[in-house]
Amino acid sequence: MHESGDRWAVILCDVDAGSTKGGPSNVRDHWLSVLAAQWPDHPPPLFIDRRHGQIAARLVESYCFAAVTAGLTPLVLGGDHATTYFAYSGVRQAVKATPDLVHLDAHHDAWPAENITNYSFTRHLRRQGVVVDSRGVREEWPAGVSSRRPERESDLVYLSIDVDVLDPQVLSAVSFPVPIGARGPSTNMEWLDSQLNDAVAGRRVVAADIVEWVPMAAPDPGADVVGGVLSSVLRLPVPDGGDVTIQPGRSHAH
Ligand SMILES: [Mn+2]
Repeated sequence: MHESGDRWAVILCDVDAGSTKGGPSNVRDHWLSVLAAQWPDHPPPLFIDRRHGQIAARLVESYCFAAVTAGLTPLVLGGDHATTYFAYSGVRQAVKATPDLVHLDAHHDAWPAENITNYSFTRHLRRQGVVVDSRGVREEWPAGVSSRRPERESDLVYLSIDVDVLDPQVLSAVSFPVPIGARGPSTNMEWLDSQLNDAVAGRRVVAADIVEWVPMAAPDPGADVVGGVLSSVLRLPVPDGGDVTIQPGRSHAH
């Protein structure tokens, strides 16, 4: 049971998860088990799966737009990291503002690519003026992209968690694990918790996602760990006043 449970609209997304491209997968079933274990009274999820093909991304965008407009906070579970681009886009349109993106990931996802992919989506968002605060990155940055943490610009924040940000010794069921180097930091659950709490301090969470879990990529799917990540998000404090959503702009003209 989570006090803030009724603020969320849950979208369960099995669109890629970075591994097998064709055919059904069991990501959805793994996520349903995690939900049942961590959040028994969770709201009914909307399902989007890979068989929706090219419209899957637009469904994510539309649903996030609709959820925010209805006064809810989208919580996107599953999918690869390109999913975040479309979820963010729907949220941004609904709040009529440009929330900062706090991006927890072993990868910067800022590689140059014309298409929006799981390895280029932050580059596309940066180009559109979004403040992308990437934390936990353990790969070299491409030329021309600053690795420096940006200043906050918005009191609205979108949280995106690529579960590969965790130390592979904590969770190995991901497509592209990156070991913790000699320089650290050790990205364990305590680290994740403190990053999330720092990210939300003094501002409103407009949406969150947990992406890139590939349960079949390792002998141990790591459902307990992913459940812990979900629980950390659900535990995040709701700002004073409890109203975490943004009223859509209303015209007073008649
Ligand atoms: Mn990523």
